[in-house]
Amino acid sequence: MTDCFDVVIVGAGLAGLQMLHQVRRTGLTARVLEAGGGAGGTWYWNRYPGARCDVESLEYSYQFSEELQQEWEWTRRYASQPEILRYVGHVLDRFDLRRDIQYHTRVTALGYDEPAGRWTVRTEAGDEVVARFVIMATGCLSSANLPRIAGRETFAGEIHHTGHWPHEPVDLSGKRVGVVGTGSSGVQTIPVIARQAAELYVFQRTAAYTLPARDQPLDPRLRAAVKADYAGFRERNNAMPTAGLSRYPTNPSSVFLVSAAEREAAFEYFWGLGGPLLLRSFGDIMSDPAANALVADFVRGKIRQIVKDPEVAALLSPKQPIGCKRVCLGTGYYETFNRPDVHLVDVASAPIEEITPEGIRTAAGRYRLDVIVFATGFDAMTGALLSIDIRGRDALSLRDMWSAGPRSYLGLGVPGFPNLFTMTGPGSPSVLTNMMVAIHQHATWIGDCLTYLTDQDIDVIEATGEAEHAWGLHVSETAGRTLFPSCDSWYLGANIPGKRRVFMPLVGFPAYARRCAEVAAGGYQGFALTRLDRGRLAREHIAPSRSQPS
Ligand code: N01
Repeated sequence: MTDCFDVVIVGAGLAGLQMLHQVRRTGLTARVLEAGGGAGGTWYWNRYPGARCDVESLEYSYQFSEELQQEWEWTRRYASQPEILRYVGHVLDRFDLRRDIQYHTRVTALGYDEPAGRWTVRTEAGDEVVARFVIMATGCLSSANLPRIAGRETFAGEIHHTGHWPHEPVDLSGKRVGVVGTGSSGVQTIPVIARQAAELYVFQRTAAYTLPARDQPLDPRLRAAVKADYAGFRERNNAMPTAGLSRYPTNPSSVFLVSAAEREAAFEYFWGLGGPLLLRSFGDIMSDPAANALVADFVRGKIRQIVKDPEVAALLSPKQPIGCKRVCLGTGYYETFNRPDVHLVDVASAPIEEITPEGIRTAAGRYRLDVIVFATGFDAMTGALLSIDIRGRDALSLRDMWSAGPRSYLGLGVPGFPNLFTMTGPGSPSVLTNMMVAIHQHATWIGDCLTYLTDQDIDVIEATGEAEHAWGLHVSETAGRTLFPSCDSWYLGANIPGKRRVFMPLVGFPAYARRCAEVAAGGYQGFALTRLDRGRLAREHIAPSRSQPS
């Protein structure tokens, strides 16, 4: 028997859970289909040693319930992965979400039945679920990238990817461990693995900028002060370009308006604050290459101070502009390379050629290993969506439509795919903001949209081609005014061989949220709204209640 719901939500990560709560408020029926054996998305899968959120815990949390905000007690500046999973469990119970979530259910295909105005959702087990609306809450960083390296299957030891870490403890004590990759996951796990393993080999292709996280127990006075006005705290954060960290200073002025001594003092001050705040030390760091070079030099100077071996320090020093790849937050990362049992292997000059039964062979030599950890990231933003065969109107394939890069209106809807919403999809600010804020904004917007459609008796909503085209230009124009596209990053899809390079997220959060609100207030401008007369299968197109702004 085929199950039928008003709404199917794909994914029970933090986005899917809030979306379920929001859909329930509309009175529509919903089912969440989740591939994993539990909820939490990123925090369910990324269980590697040292996994911790790099957004402050007071901000990396739901804001839809004042009671939830008040009762939950974060313990540290940055929450660890187990603490976030405990929070997820609390949210599931508190809002009675579990009964609408189906685990161990991987969605493999979606097909739109145009006359009926219904989606058929197919799962790996061969089951089908039918729904009017489908909301893709599949995550931006959920499709693990395991590089194709010859001989991988011959390795005699254990292989793990940070994004698919086993649920059982992995014993690394006394072992020779290799970590491939030095992005955020590698930077977090390397210092912890170094303390457990007998020998650690770090295979680095591109050095990343790692700023000190300065994690610490959360000051109870700070927690109380935030809770005294959580709504105001959220409002101030939601108005920031990164949707967060409003309680810290931002210096909007140019780095070139101060003396060298004042500049150094400012860099030191923001470095001392920890987190990504160094990027806020001057206003032109992300737009002027010369300003960017000054702060990059400052970080390279810090690396030289911390790392005792000058050759290792030089290898750890990034060359690309700072911030064009997401900066990493570390705890004792550079210090780890002063340990005699930690070895940095440069695989930019001598690439990995093969995995053998004994370990890794690069162009420069052989490394005997018991365990290989791939911290090699994700097929970001589109990987999870395109792993599903999504067929819209006239069996149009999303994979085909996005073969030259993702195209979307507001990162929420795609022409040809009626009644399908993408949460934090390409074309929305998503990964350039605090994801919890991006999730909140999309979940409330989609929830309000479903209420509007129900109240107005509208059956179908679909982004128009014109709106999608104009939005695509807007996304690339705004990125072009920044240094973001200036290096190979997963924002561009450059980490996946063969993926078209298109800057996927939108730069500019608060303006985006305002635009989404205007679109809704104007009767969903840029979307075609249709009533299906099921008796005659005729269509009535509904004009937006207000004209589009110029
Ligand atoms: O992945 P990455 P990540 N041979 O893509 C290297 C979020 N996140 O999982 O740069 C050798 O950044 C690759 O090298 P290169 C956060 O948004 C958040 O670390 O392509 N090396 C790079 O060094 C983050 O940005 C948190 O030359 C290979 C590394 O693997 C995003 O997730 C924690 C290789 C991949 O770095 C992704 O981070 C973790 C190969 N064949 C993640 N292939 C927190 O909240 C790839 N690499 C703290």
